[in-house]
Amino acid sequence: MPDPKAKDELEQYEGTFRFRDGDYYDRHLVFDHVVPMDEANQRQRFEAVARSLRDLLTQRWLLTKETHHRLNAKQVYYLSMEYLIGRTLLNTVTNLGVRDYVRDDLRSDARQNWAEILDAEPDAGLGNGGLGRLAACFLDSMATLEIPAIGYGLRYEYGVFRQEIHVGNQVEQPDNWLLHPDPWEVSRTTESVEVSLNCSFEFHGGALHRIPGQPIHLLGIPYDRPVAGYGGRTINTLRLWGAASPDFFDFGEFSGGEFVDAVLYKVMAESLTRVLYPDDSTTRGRTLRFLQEYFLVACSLADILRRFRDRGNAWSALPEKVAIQLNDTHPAMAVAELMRILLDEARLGWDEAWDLTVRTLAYTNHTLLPEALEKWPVEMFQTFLPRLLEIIYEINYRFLGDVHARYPGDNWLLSRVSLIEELPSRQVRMANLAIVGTHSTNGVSEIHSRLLRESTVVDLADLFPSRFNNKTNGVTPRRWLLLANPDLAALLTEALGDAWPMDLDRLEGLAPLADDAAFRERFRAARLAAKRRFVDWIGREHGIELDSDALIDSQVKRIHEYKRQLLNILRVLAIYHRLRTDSSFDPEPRTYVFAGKAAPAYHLAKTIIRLINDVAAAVERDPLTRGRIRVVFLPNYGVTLAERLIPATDISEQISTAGYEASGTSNMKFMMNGALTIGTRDGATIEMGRRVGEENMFFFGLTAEQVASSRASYSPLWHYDREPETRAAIDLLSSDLISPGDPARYESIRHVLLEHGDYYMHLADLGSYLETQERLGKLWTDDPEGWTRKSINNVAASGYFSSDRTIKAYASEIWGVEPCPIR
Ligand code: 26V
Repeated sequence: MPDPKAKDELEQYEGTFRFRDGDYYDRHLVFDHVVPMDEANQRQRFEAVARSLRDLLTQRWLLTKETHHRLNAKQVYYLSMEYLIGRTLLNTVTNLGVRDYVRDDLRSDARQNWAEILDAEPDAGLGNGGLGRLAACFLDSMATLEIPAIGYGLRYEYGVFRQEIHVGNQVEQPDNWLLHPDPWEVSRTTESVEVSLNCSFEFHGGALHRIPGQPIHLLGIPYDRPVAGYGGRTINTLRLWGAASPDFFDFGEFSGGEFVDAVLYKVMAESLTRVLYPDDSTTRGRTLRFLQEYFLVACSLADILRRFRDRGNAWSALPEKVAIQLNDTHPAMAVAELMRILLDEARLGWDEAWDLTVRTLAYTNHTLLPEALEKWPVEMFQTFLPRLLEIIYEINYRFLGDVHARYPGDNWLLSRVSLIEELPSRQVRMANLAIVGTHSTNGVSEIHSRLLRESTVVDLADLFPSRFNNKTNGVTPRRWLLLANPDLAALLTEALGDAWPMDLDRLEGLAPLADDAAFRERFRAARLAAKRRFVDWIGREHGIELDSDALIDSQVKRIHEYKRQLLNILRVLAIYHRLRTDSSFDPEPRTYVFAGKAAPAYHLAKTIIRLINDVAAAVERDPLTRGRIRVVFLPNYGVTLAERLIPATDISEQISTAGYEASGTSNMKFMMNGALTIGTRDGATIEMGRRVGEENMFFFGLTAEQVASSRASYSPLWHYDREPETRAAIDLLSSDLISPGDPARYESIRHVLLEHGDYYMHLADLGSYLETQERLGKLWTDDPEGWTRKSINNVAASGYFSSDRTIKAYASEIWGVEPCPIR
């Protein structure tokens, strides 16, 4: 199984690669934990394997850094508040090409169990959803392509909450992922950075009081994690900042024996990076989030510029040596902070500082939803970062001056593009700051980039047309295919050779094999193996018995109205109704899988979760439906669950209201693994259809243009009154079948759909959704060979959606960086 290339790579690690023999594994196991070999538990074994692997890549990690430094190579810095990394062990063994060797080597430790060792690693869930996972895929691609890059983020002690389901309801539990020492991270206290805020605090009467104007100093401590590229040549770094208060912290300031207050104060400083904000659409002016964003920016820029100067560069060379990508507006304070450093510390003049800032920074937008566009109260800047506010005002003054000179008299334009919103309260518009203060603004799919330009920020796009561009998202085929789907991966390697994980366009070679009956048979067998693995796992883990021959239909993503989990469950209700009322109706056996977290304060999203669980229970209870369809809500969706479910899925649900899903990335993961897509013409799903041919997809529903133009005249009641299936589905919500003894349980949903205008237009699309689902079900039942053909065609056309392609485009069109091979 190990391919020749992986062998080469292994040799490169050889000499050091002896896990046993007391060199690495045994030593770590016994000495790190001070435990007799045969008494160590699987967690301790996991830590020993991970530390051994880290030892193994340490020399190349050092060599990577040394090479970048020595060659003074242009370097990419990716600034993101989120990284949804998942587990690192299997990914690292996969990328180093030593998967089978490690497993074999460990077999000589009689008590180890590879699957259990893998399961002992918690997910690093330092993100909410697509934006955070994209950042992790990009790190993998940058390392694989040998691009000098550092990811910067925050070391949250609590990642995204763990979701439990109690009687159908989401319950959030803290995710204490650092409970055990993390074997991957290296803390580098000697490279700590100081961050100053212009506001101090004092305790009296047991409460905390702000003292504006009295500076407070915090410490950012870097924690580095290795990012091993495929092939193991470049090992880049993900540097996460943890907050601390400085050692020289002045306990004396707390006079009169307020020792305990002083310690409380210290604890407060250290709380800054305690927890990830679990809401991906609004922060409602939360001070802690504001400070987290500044902390990331301040620590990272200080670090970047120190490295830049250590290499002997003149300030004027900044854009030639440094490219900083802002992952959404969350780190957009970097515009003002970089100006502050160049003006106040480097002592450059305004024009030069501004030119360097704009040419160094670039910005990616990830959403058009107005509630997710960040705005921070001017007052918050005034309190904590008055110098940054001064700089933002000056940027705005000069910018508006330019606009006025170009369009004299258009005051309405000035108020629209201003960095400051005046009414209803004074706020800094972070997207405007990001667009004005960087040389590139990109969206994440073609349609999203177009809508961004044509509607969301149309005035700014007119002012800076050359700054706007598109970079359609991608995902790493290493984690999402090679690691997650070993059976399909082995078949691909056999059919196409072993280069596809680094050159995903090679999957095109599968297209002719779609017509080869023997290949289709083997393809089906590989997919069935993945389904069986999932079905076994769900049986063991959740005690749910599923049929691996049934069609698996999955919608997995954050729960949001615009993503329309409601449309999906209304469809299930319509089918449930038909099964109960039409004895001749005999649909294919299907398992409807849902998974995803709702923001803790997003009540309607949590009600949708409850509804899905109630429908699941009703179907199981009812003798008319039991065993004919299954509905499953899997708790705690995250990277590891996605790795299990995606390879087993036959139908991928991508059913957002057209115009609202910026790109989507699970759509790409499903496609690579051979699922067929049912979806609206939204985000990158449109581009998937163009690549594979629409005859290999199942599109339905209104287009973004139709959504926009029919909104004014749209009436959900029209559909409710005229479409019997729509009415039946909605009426079930308050029935004893779904909400026994509690007919008002789903009143909020009924209200949103029928009385409040159904903003996301579920009912407009339900009819065509049902029809398209029926057509798809017929294909599954009547023409399995035709289904497999489409499935193979989807895999064959998925090469474009490798994040390697995306990163190459960022590198050449935005960053101007080249690969830097490590010898
Ligand atoms: C927004 C906010 C708002 C303030 C509170 C904290 C917070 C955290 C995250 C976000 C980001 C929401 C935007 C987002 O995740 N967009 C998704 O980005 C994916 C990668 O580009 C894309 O595939 C999805 O379509 C898009 O929804």
